Amino acid sequence: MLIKRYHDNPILTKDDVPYPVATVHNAGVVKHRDTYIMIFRSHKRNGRSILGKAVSKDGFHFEVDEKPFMVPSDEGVFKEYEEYGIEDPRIILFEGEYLITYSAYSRNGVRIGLAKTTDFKTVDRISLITEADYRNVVIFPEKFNGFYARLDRPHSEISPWSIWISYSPDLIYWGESKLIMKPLQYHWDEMKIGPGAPPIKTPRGWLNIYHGVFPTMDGSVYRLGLVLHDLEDPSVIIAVGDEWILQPEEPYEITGYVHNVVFTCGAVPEDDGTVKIYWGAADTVMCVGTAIIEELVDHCLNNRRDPK
Ligand code: BMA
Repeated sequence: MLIKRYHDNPILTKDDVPYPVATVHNAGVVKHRDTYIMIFRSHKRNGRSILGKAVSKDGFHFEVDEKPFMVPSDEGVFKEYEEYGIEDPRIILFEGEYLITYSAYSRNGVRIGLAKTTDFKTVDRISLITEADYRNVVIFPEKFNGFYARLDRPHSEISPWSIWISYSPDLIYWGESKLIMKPLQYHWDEMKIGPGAPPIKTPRGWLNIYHGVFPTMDGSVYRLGLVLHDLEDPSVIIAVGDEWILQPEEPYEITGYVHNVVFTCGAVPEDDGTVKIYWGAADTVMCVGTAIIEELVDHCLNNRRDPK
């Protein structure tokens, strides 16, 4: 097993949240001054999502704040585009600031919001950085030739749910976009793929833990897999692992608000060469598992499939 599930999963459920929510899932996680910060998504009881915050000293036992961390904005352009809720945050540390990307839902579709914080006490929205219909934006924690880079997942009927890369000089204006990876027919990720946790820098490349979706007669199954991107030019894919590394197997992954889902928005690399991978299970609870980063890279390099 490449990913060892924590023995006491799930690590966070709606019962741990001091305000009314129906779910706790799809969380971005970072380590901020020896404290693990988890920004998680919850469905409210009207079906729309908000973001909560939980903190932990060991990455396994989390305590939730009294109040939500971010709720749909009631100001300006954000008010219009967050009307239906905010979802699936990803967090990176960039030059002393934490950047948070999230999906903003409204009657106009889903687009990506970008916010920043330095202390996780206050948070400032910067911009809506895509039009509709985009989800799953992860920003690289380094610049390439002076430009920020992001992986994301626009959708179109001609080329459904594939992974793209775009660049920006200032985090606001993005361009030079290109498609770098597609779902593979009759494969575990044949229906959709999307960036998962923000990429992790390893000596052999940027490790991107992505999600893939397979349609079945019993609904879709969400699993996790691996992609390795070139260190200097992340638009170059060195390898895509052919096999999934995590699939719904435990009861709380198989049954819930949405059955058969493991979905990651965050992974925390540790100094000892391991990584804590966090995933939402069945869109209902949060789980964690550990893996050895070099084993993930080996796995990706040793069993490849074509990126497109
Ligand atoms: C995707 C997103 C995720 C969710 C998944 C399974 O389209 O909505 O947030 O975890 O479906 O329901």
